Amino acid sequence: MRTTVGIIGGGPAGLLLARLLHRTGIDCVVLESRARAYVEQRQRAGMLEQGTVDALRECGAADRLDAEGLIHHGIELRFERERHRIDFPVLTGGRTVTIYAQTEIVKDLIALQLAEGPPLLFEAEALAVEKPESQAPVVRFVHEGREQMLSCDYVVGCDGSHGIAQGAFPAEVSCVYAHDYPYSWLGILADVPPSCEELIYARGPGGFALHSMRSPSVSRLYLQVPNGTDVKDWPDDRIWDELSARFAIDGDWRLERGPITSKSVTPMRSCVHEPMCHGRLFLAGDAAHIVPPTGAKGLNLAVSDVRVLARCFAEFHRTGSTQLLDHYSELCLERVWQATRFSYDMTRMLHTQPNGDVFDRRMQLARLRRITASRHAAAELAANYTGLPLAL
Ligand code: RFL
Ligand code: PHB
Repeated sequence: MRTTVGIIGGGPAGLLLARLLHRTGIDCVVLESRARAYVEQRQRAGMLEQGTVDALRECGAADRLDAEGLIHHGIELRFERERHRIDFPVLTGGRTVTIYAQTEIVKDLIALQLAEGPPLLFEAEALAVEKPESQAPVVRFVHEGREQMLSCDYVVGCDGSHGIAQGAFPAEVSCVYAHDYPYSWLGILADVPPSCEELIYARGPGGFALHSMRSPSVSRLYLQVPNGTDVKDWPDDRIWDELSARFAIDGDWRLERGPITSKSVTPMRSCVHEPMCHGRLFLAGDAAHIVPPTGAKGLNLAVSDVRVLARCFAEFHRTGSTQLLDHYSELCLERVWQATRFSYDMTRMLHTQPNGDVFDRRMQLARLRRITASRHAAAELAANYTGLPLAL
């Protein structure tokens, strides 16, 4: 097999990149190691920046998003049993965010790609990227029980944080900057209407809690738990009791309960891989960087990487110049580090530090109070949350 751009991974980054390239007339092939049903069910993100929504609209993948997505004009910060609203349009000059599940974006992009191309192979696992420094890199992969080769002009690793593309970077050219957090998130989906209209980020007595949603009848909630937590130790009643305690305020508010349909524990990590390209191999999305979910940046960063990369490829296709492609890594990394910083700050400000002392807690409170007391500080949070501009 041969193609211009070989894309490893059919998550949001790989699928959107394929769509953008296809619309520019650049041929590509997507290799996805998992089955379609698995990729379409994997529960993950839900909060989309304005730029992410715009990108999906521009490539004709937003019909269902426009019909079913929930537009949010702010979030609530809850601490010390009080609620404080951050109003995005007022603080950012009109920006909003949209709640629409990553699973639904993936379903929409897969349906479009299977109907209109380019080729998308499920259960096609990439084993290695060979000769990334050459003019003709190759992806070695297994499909239908046979090992095969995909010859490419360029390869893009959109294969997530456990992918193989990173492994093709020689150790001497790649730096990995990482930070592990001493807590995880227990996430649930529940068949109950959300108890709030906007997302609530709470710093409660036993730690952090987040109230999000998927639709007017499905709630998505998260609880800070210790690393190594087993979901079996968290029967439904214990989860609801703990969530209720962490969201509690002085005043009239109640967390509605309902049947829990999914439970999972996710550890939290920040990691940036520099540079994001080597020879003719590029990394995009979680393959290049991961952030803790507190700032809701992971999916949005994956989308902004592939928007930049698609523009670099479009420029090359139109003019034959590799000038933009040569600067892909620098074009992305400034924004990546800003999102990494924002996610780190949000995480540290809202989670209870195990073995943290009173001084840590007072610092957290001082940060939260500054945001709720100063329009300038709130505007800084709102600008980062709704998404910083793209470099291109
Ligand atoms: P993905 O989604 O991991 O997709 C990578 C794909 O590559 C495939 N793959 C391979 N294919 C072929 N050969 C191989 N050798 C392969 N190895 C792997 C995998 O099967 C997979 O299909 O990466 P991508 O596309 O970069 O997308 C990134 C996002 O998925 C991720 O950043 C977000 O989900 C993070 N995230 C959130 N991001 C947001 O912007 N807003 C949120 O509200 C938000 N909430 C979250 C989140 C992540 C969470 N978890 C579970 C980590 C909430 C949670 C709980
Ligand atoms: C989600 O809806 O899954 C979600 C929303 C906001 C976050 C993280 C996750 O910060």
